[in-house]
Amino acid sequence: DHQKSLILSSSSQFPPPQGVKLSYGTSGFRADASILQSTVFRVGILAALRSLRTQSVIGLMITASHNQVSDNGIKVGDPSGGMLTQDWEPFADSIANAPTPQELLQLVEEFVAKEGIRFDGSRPAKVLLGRDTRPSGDSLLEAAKQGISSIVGASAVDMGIVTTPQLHWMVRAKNKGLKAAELDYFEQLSSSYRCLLDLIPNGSKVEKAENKLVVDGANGVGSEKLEGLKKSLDGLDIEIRNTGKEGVLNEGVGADFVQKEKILPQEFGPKDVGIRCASLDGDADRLVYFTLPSESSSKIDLVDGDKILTLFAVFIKEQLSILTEGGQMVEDGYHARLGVIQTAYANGASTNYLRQLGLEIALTPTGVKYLHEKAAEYDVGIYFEANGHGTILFSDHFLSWLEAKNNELASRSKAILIHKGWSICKWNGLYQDLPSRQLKVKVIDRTAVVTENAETIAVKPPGIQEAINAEIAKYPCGRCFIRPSGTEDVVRVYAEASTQEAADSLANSVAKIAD
Ligand code: NG1
Ligand code: ZN
Repeated sequence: DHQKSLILSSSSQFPPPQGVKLSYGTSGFRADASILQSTVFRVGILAALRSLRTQSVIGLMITASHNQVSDNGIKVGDPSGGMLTQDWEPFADSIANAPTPQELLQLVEEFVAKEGIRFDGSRPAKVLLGRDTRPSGDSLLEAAKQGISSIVGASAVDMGIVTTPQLHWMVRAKNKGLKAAELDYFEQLSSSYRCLLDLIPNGSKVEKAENKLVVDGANGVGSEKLEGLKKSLDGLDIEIRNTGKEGVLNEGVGADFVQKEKILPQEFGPKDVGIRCASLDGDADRLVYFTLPSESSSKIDLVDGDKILTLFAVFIKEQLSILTEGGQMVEDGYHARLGVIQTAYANGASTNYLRQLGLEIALTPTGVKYLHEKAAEYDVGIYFEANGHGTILFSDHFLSWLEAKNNELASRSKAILIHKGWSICKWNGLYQDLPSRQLKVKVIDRTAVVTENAETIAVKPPGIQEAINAEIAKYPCGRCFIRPSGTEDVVRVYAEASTQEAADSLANSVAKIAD
């Protein structure tokens, strides 16, 4: 019929690359942009099917985040605003690697039958498309559109160049029947920020210098969007650098560079001593802060995702205990469960600090999709990767409880939401990071490494964990693990120890074992 011949004819325009096996990975498909046309086309088909299956709007984002500018990638956003459900990843892998249009069609037909997807035209598929500033984005976007329109009735809405968080937000807003334009996004952020400022108790005031924020836009989409947001944001003095007019995306700039190298990005220098600075990544879904402690070196004090998480955790824990203390609040017997979620890359000092605060800590494998899923199990789930990906999730139940409490409290309590008025130094001083080192090892087959226990133990190849343990035993406070990257063809090594030299040397010895 028409649907079949449409898939066959359009997919014949997008032959898959020879001799490469692609997988959906930590955050969608990623590779050199030159080999991605067929993958993106096929993910377009998947997105349209997902839209039919969920009877909702689906998101498709074309980006390779912090990776080099010549790479690109594609990831799918589910109706709730989160990532594609993991049950659909095997289908994504199989269609991406189907060698011929006939085999592709057969996989699609089988999957459609299994998922009970119907093409009755009652609610046609709708997909929102976004991309970052990579030059390959334009033609990949075309391929995605072709994929979407090879499902009968499906439509693609091009949101243009957007950040990853914007696209997720737009998909969620659309599905809730809310306004979903870029201006609405900026308006929500700036009005929430205004609310926060209004709730600062009179006594605590922010020093003038602390009001300034210099942002490294990674030469990507984040800088342009932040310019837009600035227009509706009062109370914060933002200066944006690395806007992409001169430098190259993610090269010597951006959150990944700053977090791994722990030195100033391009365009920052001695004049920035003591100022609060921040770096975004190529699709602006990572955020880390830093300060330059001394003019004489470009070494920075990093305030990474672990510390952002810690600040949120400390604050929310305090607010929750204010809410549940004082008799009346405990009466209803409700105790909000607060959870913090980390990965093995979280600095050990952060985990110790959080544990000592009495917080419940869960560990998941690397990747927002795992952290997000775990965080959703709590009333308040705070998650961050050390590299700056993260957010806070509040359950619907908790929000309605809070609303009821709020009405009750409004008249008689001023103790809720006390702001701290801390400086970035005070914040950074919550705990001292343990020295760490991250390395990547190019290997022939990264899938030879198989891990367990949230990636903290390598169970394959046989004997490798014993060899790693023998190295770790040589270092006081040593911790080290290896895992295959889900976005690059490498095995990653992460090590911590009591000194930087020791962390470097532990990482180097384990890298030799992994090689
Ligand atoms: P991989 O390549 O799987 O390590 C990297 C980051 C993830 C996440 C993804 C997606 C590290 C160690 N890993 O994944 O946290 O950010 O990229 O962007 O930083
Ligand atoms: Zn990113």
